[in-house]
Amino acid sequence: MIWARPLSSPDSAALWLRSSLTPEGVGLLRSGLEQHALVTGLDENARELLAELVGEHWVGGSGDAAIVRFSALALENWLPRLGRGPLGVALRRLADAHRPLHATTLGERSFAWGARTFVMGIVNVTPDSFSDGGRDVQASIEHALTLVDEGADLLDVGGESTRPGAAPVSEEEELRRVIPVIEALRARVPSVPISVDTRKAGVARQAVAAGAAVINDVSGLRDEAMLDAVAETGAHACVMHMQGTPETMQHDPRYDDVGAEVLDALEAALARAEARGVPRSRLWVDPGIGFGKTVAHNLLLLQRAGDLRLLGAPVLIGVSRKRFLGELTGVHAPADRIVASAATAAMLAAAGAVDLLRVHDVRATKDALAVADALRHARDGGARFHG
Ligand code: HH2
Repeated sequence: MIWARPLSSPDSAALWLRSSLTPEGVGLLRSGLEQHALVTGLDENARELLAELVGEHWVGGSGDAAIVRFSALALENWLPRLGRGPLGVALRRLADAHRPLHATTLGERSFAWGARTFVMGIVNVTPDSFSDGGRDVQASIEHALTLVDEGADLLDVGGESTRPGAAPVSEEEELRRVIPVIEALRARVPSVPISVDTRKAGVARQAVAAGAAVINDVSGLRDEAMLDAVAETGAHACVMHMQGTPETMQHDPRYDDVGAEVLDALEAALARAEARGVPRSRLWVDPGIGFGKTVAHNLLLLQRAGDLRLLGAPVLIGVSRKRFLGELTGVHAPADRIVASAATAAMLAAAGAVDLLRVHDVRATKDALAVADALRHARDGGARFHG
């Protein structure tokens, strides 16, 4: 697949927004602002086509990759000449990456993507989750209510640990764990949307029947039965990237270009779901931090998280208490990784790279996001720049 990934963010244009120019003036400046893009996956034909198309905007390249300069204005000129081939699709995605996404409505709640970063509180009904295992059904319900009090925007209920090497759980056992929790939360906090964290289509279907609005599938809709469950229940789905399976994923994960390979896999999963009749507006994407990735892979994916905008879907990321944070900080106990987790959440939010964060520690994350979201939307406060 060809991907054209921006090498600098158009948000560097935020400075212009502080100026006293009219909105039209700002628009003009933005459309002419030049950035660089890394284009990969080019075969010989596509490479020639690109070189001819961009002319003096060609910076260099080798093998299947090239770097080109572009502006919004230049893209608008190039696109009509490309049609619907893979290069046209890649450049169209680049042009659209910063278009605001349509809001998502889940029950009584509306998620206006871009307005702020939303928080998904983790409710693990498992004996063996890596950081917070050990809660039974009743304790999980109480915990979920605490997360709601702390400001969780939605709750992710899971009954099977996916930590590396975790033992698989039968469908009956997973249902016995998650369904009573979902039913109780539906009754006690009906306005808070619920997502079910499962790889099993049968669990997903029963969870939706019990009131879940989102299916969070860490195996990325690989299973045909799960695709049917998403299509037929009308639920939203989060499609996560994972290399391998939880049993084996941390045995020497390898990529040539982790960013492009995660984009390829997520796009393929979105396309499979769309082919089953699930519109992209019902799908979220997640790079799957820690799922078949080394520390270096995780860091690169977080640094380049903005590239996921090319997929045209809300971006969910889970870094909370994860092992790579322990490796970077030297903090061994997952429950002591709250500061590192909240700081990472804040960096992603301030960069505008994430729409939802999946977290164990809602209060700490909300504090960090209050600052990060404000920073992201900051405008000059001086009298000269009102409005
Ligand atoms: N991480 C975990 C589980 N589910 N779902 C999404 N979409 N993204 C993630 O990053 C993600 C996820 C692992 O965290 P946790 O639930 O705390 O652990 P365990 O799998 O051991 O229950």
